[in-house]
Amino acid sequence: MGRRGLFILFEGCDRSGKTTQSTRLVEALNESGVKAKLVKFPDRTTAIGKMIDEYLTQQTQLDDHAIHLLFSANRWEAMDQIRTDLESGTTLVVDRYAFSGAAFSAAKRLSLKWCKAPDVGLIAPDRVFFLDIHPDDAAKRPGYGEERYEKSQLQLEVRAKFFTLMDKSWTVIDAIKDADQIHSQIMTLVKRSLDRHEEDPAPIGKLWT
Ligand code: T5A
Ligand code: NA
Repeated sequence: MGRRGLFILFEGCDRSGKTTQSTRLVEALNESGVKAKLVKFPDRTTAIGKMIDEYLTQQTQLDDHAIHLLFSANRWEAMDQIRTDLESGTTLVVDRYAFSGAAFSAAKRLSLKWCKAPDVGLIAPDRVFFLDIHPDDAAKRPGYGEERYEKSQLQLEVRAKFFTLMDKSWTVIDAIKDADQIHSQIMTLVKRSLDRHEEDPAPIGKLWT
């Protein structure tokens, strides 16, 4: 069997450029002959995802714990497909994951320990890029302020929570730079990870275990 794919994750505050960069990375990898696929959380297309979308677009209210568990369930329901793709050699570029789950809910004053618990045992990312932008700069980007969490004070707290969740698999990227520059920086780092994985493949890991 060939090498499994890598799990590359983008995290960051709202409007930091995650969707822009993850989309570009998938395109560039495919063009360079690396089979890659984009995965986005929340996945708003499933039954659980639709409930999350209604909450984020402020059509419904939910208890903070309840919405937290829905975000987690939305990841668990994707695990079979993620494992299948990785094992078949597809590199997954993932736009948000359990770190967003923990950072946002903890910023709303739920305990970080409680927030991490439902996501323990998910497939772990191999490499995480944190797109770092000050919320005041993010607020100047198109579309900001439409969804529930897009308020500067909350985003500042979310950013601080992200920093407590980082380990050596994370790289902080200055996300105020232009999109082309960020893309080439990330592409260089991802190529290095792919080469390393080719020489010395790592097994699929489990998150927070
Ligand atoms: N959430 C999520 C939880 O509370 N718990 C969870 O478990 C999860 C998974 C929705 C919300 O859900 C919360 C977090 C969020 O508040 P989402 O669906 O990922 O999450 O949100 P979106 O609205 O899709 O995405 P974001 O607001 O996070 O934006 P992105 O993806 O970071 O930014 P992007 O790429 O769409 O860019 C935003 C704008 O900026 C421009 C783009 O063209 C776009 O107009 N832009 C740049 N401009 C200048 N310079 C650059 N370098 C730029 N890069 C992009
Ligand atoms: Na996005």
